[in-house]
Amino acid sequence: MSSSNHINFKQYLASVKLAGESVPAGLQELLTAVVKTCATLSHEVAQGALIGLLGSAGTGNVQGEVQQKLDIIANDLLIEGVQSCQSLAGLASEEMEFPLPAQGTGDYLLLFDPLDGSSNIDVNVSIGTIFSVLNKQDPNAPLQTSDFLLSGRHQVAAGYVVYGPQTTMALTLGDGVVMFTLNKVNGTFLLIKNKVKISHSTKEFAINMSNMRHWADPVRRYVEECLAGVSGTRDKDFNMRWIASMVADVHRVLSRGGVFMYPWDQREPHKPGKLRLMYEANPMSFLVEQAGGASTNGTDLIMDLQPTDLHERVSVMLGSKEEIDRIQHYHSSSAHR
Ligand code: P6P
Repeated sequence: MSSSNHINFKQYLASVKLAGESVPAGLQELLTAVVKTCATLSHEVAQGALIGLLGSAGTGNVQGEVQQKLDIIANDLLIEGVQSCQSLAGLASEEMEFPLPAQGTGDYLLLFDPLDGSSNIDVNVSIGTIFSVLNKQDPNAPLQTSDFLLSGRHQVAAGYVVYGPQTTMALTLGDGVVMFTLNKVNGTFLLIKNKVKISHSTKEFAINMSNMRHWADPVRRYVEECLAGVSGTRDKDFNMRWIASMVADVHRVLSRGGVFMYPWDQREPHKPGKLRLMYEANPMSFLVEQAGGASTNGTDLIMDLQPTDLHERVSVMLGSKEEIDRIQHYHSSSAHR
């Protein structure tokens, strides 16, 4: 199928109906600005060493992580790309301790991880941008951090752009999941997949096995049963993947099913997990649920969690529904965490 047979992102936004209504113009404006910025970022990421963009920036972020040069460039590009949106009230980023008021008079709030998986940049492994859109509950009040502390159920849109062999975007507006691929010749995203669905069953799981001795019992039980395959209690053998780039691992789950896990472990027992709720787990969970999968922290569905901090972390296990149901059952029937 030639690219001329695919509608582009602008045409998609103009055509799609949500409960019979068009996508609000302000949301179209904001998403168009995000997507345009990601097309630019795709080009920057692809240049890498050629324009001196690899390596550390020599600074740390609010998470206490070393920032890569491209982390900062991605964050700056996204701020620059959306700040003129009239529909935007404010934005929050993994790279910034506090939210940034926007110049707009609208009531959308944009949260993003500008370049997730950036430790993979220098070894040429896929990385990505994750974004989530909320509605400011009190449009007339000055922006404050508490405006962002809404559960994932309040998201009006969420998506990611994975910068890999193709630059591909997954998006949900609350009525299913669609995917687009960037035509790098003219910089437009073209629709490649409607109604993305995650198979309820799978033979593939993704987790960082080097942390096995630190896991809670239910997680260890689930993974050991996967490893035992047909010689154990499961009726099938499993395959394992770990890209160490959430966007790439979740894209695989959305594309062919599977389970992605970054659970709590006892290395830093005071932290509920490594991944962040507001701009990693919630947007990914919205996509996964909209595609027929499930996403849990072990006991609750991720999108039901009430955040108390903009940068709070969470245990994440998401993907094929039968497997997530099993993982939740193991947590509910375990005496230990
Ligand atoms: P580990 C990337 O740094 C990230 O935040 C996620 O994208 C990824 O899933 C995870 O961390 C990888 O963590 O401990 O396996 O390096």
